[in-house]
Amino acid sequence: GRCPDGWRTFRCGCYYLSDSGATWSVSRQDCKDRGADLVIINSREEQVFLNQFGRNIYFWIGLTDSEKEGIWKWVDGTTPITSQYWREGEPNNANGVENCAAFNSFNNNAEIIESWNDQPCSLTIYCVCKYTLKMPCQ
Ligand code: 2F8
Ligand code: CA
Repeated sequence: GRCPDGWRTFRCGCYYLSDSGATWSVSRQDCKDRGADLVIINSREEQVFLNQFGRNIYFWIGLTDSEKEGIWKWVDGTTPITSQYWREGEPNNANGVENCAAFNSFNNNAEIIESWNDQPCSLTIYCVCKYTLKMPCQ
């Protein structure tokens, strides 16, 4: 299989960058309606791939600590996470209201791949959806 028009391909994954902003939950539902879910980042290579999506744009990823403060879980329920790419000083739960993780690209400094920040889930920003192709995919 291959990824549809409008989706980007990395290994066996298909990735969709939304063209409008929405809260974390609305974004997640939008991904589900597209047969996907908010992106789960499984490797450094995937983190670097996502870093190329844009210059200084925020988008939701499938990571939240809404269930229990400080316990970050991917949308597939997995925890602890194997790879984490928080920006320096993050996650900081600023004002006690930041339970959803966003990705901020740093194309202006490719050496810094740490890009995650926890933000209020009610913030309206872009999102990246992902689904995995069935093998054979390449
Ligand atoms: O300095 C990092 C800090 O910046 C902002 O707060 C001032 C972000 N807030 C929002 O995005 C709403 C914090 O998440 C971030 O930690
Ligand atoms: Ca934060």
